[in-house]
Amino acid sequence: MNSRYDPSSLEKRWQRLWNEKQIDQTPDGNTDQAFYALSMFPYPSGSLHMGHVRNYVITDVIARVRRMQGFAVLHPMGWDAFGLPAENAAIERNVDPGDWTDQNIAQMRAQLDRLGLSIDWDREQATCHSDYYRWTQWLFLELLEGGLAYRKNATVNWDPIDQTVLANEQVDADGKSWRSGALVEQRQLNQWFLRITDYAEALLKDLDQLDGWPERVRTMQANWIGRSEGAEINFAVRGHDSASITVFTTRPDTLAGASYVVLAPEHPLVDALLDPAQEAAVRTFQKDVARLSSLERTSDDRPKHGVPIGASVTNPLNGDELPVWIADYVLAEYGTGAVMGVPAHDQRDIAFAASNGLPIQQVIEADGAADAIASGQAWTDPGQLINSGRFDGLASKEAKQAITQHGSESGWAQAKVTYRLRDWLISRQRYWGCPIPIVHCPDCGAVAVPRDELPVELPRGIDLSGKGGSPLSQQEDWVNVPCPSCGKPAKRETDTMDTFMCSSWYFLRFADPHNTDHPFSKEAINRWLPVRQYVGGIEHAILHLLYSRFFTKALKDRGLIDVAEPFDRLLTQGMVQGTTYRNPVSGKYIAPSDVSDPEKPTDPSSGEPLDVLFEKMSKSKYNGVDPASVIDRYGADTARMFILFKAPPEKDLEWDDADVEGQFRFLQRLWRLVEAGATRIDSMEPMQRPAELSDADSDVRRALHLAIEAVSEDLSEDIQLNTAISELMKLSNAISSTGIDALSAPVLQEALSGLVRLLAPFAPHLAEEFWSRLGGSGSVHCQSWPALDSTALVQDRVELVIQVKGKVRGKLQVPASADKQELERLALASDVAEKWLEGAAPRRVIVVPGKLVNLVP
Ligand code: ANZ
Ligand code: ZN
Repeated sequence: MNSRYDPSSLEKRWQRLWNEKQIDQTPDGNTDQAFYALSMFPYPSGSLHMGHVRNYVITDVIARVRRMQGFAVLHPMGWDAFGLPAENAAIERNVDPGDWTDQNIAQMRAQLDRLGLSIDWDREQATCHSDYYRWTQWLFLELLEGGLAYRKNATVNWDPIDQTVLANEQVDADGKSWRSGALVEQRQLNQWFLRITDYAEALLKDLDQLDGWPERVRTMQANWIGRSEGAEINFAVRGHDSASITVFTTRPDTLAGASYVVLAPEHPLVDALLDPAQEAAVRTFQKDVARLSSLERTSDDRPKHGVPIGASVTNPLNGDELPVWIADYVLAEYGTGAVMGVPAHDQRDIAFAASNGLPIQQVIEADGAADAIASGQAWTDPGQLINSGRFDGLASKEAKQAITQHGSESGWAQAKVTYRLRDWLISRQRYWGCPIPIVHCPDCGAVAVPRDELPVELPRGIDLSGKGGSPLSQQEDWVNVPCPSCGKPAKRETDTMDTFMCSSWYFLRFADPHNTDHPFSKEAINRWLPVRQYVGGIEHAILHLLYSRFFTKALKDRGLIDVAEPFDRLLTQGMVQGTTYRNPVSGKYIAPSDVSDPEKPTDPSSGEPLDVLFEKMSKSKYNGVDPASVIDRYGADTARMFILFKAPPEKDLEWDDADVEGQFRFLQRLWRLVEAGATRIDSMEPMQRPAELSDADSDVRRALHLAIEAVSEDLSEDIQLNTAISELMKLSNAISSTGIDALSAPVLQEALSGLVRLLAPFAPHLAEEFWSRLGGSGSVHCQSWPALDSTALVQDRVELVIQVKGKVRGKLQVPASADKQELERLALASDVAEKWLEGAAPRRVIVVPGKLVNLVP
């Protein structure tokens, strides 16, 4: 009765049944065995790519294993559905962004469904639906009440392509927009910010607790937060009673070496201290600097520019008179927006001093320091103080303390910790986002929309074509509303929120998705949070993950939740890479279909040989593999197995059709194995094992329990899915090579039942089919995880290699307990000894217990 493995019909059939039985529903009722498995939710672009597939399959395996291990599992999914692509598509195609997004969601949902993911779709959320964003607005008001949201006029990053401002986290290291890639410009605008800097210390300190996170991500966050310890020092301005410039420095030990003081060109004191003779030069310079990004301003390899403003200050340590300058390399947004220039010990300062003829005074002595400084290199390492009066001779570290101490006693210094982290700019001048629930009243200022009037709905069906300027500001009937506080005519805030606001709390909503009175209840959060395993891309190492941690801490301080960290363990999965053909001369990517000979690929237009590379799958590189085509051809189970087997989850994965085929063949082998087994087994009810097991029985039991032990270990905290699958392969080989007919029915049944349950998280459809064919009742996904019987692991016989003069001449099965003497006796009595020694006693016998006996004649 041979049947064929036809994944397509089989998978559809089981998916339908699972749906009907709702087996993926989150269990309710109280349990302390809660396990929250979460994938980073996708932007609904409309098509599922392999990166998504990998992400969701990894999380799905974890969710399925934990269910079988007896946990109550929450495994939800949703859509990060606001954002520019929808708005841009809407402008291009003249469709409504909401309709476009909903269509995309439906399309992606259908593609996801084909993967056999055990997601509880009852909890689905889309951030662009008002029953979700109403709560995003509610939480904004919560932060506003807590003093954590505020509006200020500031120099902000402006993306000229997307026509909106960006948060600092959204500008990459080259000063370009994370989304559009445009070079970011600086603008002065009145914008909404969240006070994430209030949490700088907590966000940094609590990284220590996150030992289930990749070290790399923790380091990136720590660097982004950028804690600096130092001091603020006041320099009295000459000729201005009571005016002083406060600088932040990490090197108070170098104070005596200061030869000038620099204000950021935007510093408010510039206007107050400006000498009219310098006015023209200063204004021109300010305009020039406004065009530069902070990256350009601070990069080490750019010449530093500046102009004196015609004022001077007194060095509080030694009374020196120092000129005041403004310079591009001093940023308004960091520290106090003012620095003391110590050319001998700071590289930027020495460059600045050299080009502006300012004095260079060494105050830190160390081997080689003087030579370095003389050659134009600042000496930035610690050393011993010189030229510093009573502090001479102190080591840098002690001197930092001593000078700060002396300064605070004299009233001109104060120890200070500064962070690189800036407040999070959340205003966006675009339409497709969550409206900020504020009304601007000429009398009352910025007034919060009362919570019972939420949501502030985004008007639909409006004209988006007029690029430039926020589309919402052109909606007269939406914008003009009475002030919630005094009732006079007022105007709605027309900025929308950064979409990272929407994704900073979605994991909380999943715990209580249908709550109509609150964003979530504390009980639901206490039950499910923190997320026990979070899976997603490394590109969110700072952005989403830092914002979510901030939200969690802020909401905890507001008394809304009790958890301080949202994600217990984080797995950042590697990229899926495809075979890429690139012309090394022109840099152009060539589609595989245009490459005639894949062994020796050439550019069809020029004949030039092509480089063959593995790069992240993308449309522009023609190296994408469509998940649907793989599922059509091999089924979802093969696709899942391949993705999980090909590389460890956190490593990049190189797509390889031959390896996909290999996984398909493995599943076919399992099919034949189970089919043969099913002729002897018709129930999964445990059977009584015979008292005496045959060698075949004990070998297979041993293989089974070794697999249970190894797979369970691989699926414990540190997840190793690829090695888990190789264990499954070993087990199936062990059963096949022993032969089903050699096994007693109870052992055969135990082995197949174990194998199928171990397989279930990886290839859920096929495992379900097997379970049913073997007479199992219920779904395999509702069975318990196979239990380890460690007595089965005890090996009673081992294989002993017999060598003669170091050459392998035969093998012998011996009791595992045999000692050296016993092994020697068995070896000498063997056929091998008889044949090769011909009755003579060997000169020497070397015994390696458990491995070999070497007979030396
Ligand atoms: C004097 C000094 C002497 C400095 C010396 C360094 C070495 P981190 O570690 O990044 O915190 N600084 C302070 N505020 C600045 C601003 N708004 N724009 C540009 N630079 C600024 O670096 C702190 C150091 O960066 C401070 O210590 C200050 O220069 C500079 F031998 O003060 B230092
Ligand atoms: Zn008012």
